[in-house]
Amino acid sequence: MSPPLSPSAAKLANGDRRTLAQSITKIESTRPDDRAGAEALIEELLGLTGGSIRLGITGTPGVGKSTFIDALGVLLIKAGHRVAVLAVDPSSQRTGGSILGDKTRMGNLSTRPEAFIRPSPSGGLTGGVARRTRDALLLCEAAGFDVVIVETMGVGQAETAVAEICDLFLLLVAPGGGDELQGIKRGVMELADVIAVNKADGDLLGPARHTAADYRHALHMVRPKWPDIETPIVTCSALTNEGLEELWSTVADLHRRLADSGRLDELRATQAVAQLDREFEHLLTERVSRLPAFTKVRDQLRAEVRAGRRSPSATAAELANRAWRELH
Ligand SMILES: Nc1nc2c(ncn2[C@@H]2O[C@H](COP(=O)(O)OP(=O)(O)OP(=O)(O)O)[C@@H](O)[C@H]2O)c(=O)[nH]1
Ligand SMILES: [Mg+2]
Repeated sequence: MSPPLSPSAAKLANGDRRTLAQSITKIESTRPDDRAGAEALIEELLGLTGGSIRLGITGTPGVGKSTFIDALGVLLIKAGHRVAVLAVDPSSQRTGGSILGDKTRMGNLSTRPEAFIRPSPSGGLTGGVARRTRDALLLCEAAGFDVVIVETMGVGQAETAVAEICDLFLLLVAPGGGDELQGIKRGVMELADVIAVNKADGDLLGPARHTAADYRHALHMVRPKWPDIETPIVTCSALTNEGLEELWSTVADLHRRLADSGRLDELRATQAVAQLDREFEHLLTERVSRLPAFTKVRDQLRAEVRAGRRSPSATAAELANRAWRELH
């Protein structure tokens, strides 16, 4: 029998939103104590994680992500799901504030008790987007959310980070001519498991269908995500809800297919080890950087490289040797 849960773990496992929010804040904290506490909590609750569809959503600003997540989220809740939304927005770190009104733009969803919306953290750590978000995602799962949506904007680095922690990645695009297609980087199309053309309503219905056909065509030129699965392309409207149910069945079917074939477990296992490796590297660098003798040598060698007297590669090797000796 497993030992009884600590009070906060028990609260979180009970779906207590306050505890969930506080734990995510600790994950995002720069204070090692906070982080350690939250990490211990995740470890304690690990057996309760893994039960959600982890869906990443990306799309250029204005494509309708917030409106879409609001509409889809409400629909999922009506179907009996509990939905968590995590936002990853590296640009908000640059300006030092989280997206204003993120919650108000998901006005229908944010008032539902079955939903949990977490805007992106403001300021602070530039790296570690994947780590913080993945840990937050695990906490949401432990709290009983069975759909976790991770929203990001059309910034390459963040998209890769989100793809590294999600089961499926949805690319949201807007109706438009070839320009729109050109604006989407090839790399993003390669990351996508599903593509949805949003705003397929009113006058935009025709153009939306055209855009879907354009993407279908363009997909022939990129590497398929799964060798035996053709990337589904659908049209929908976050305003009228048209196509949202079909879109969700597409996502859920794909998820089931990956789960049944063992590929989902494999993907998640690989993602978890990748997080271990990334985090270990980060901690090692951080620890070494705190050794005074080492930092002194590093500053000297940096000056040598800056002045062009030493080559970066050879100097890096020397620096690594010094670090190794310092650690012994
Ligand atoms: N016609 C139509 N308009 C939509 C649809 N979805 C969103 N919009 C509109 O598109 C605009 C942008 O929507 P948002 O949901 O804020 O888009 P976003 O992608 O979250 O934008 P950022 O947060 O700035 O990246 C708003 O005026 C929405 O009302 C849709 O399905 N059809
Ligand atoms: Mg938005």
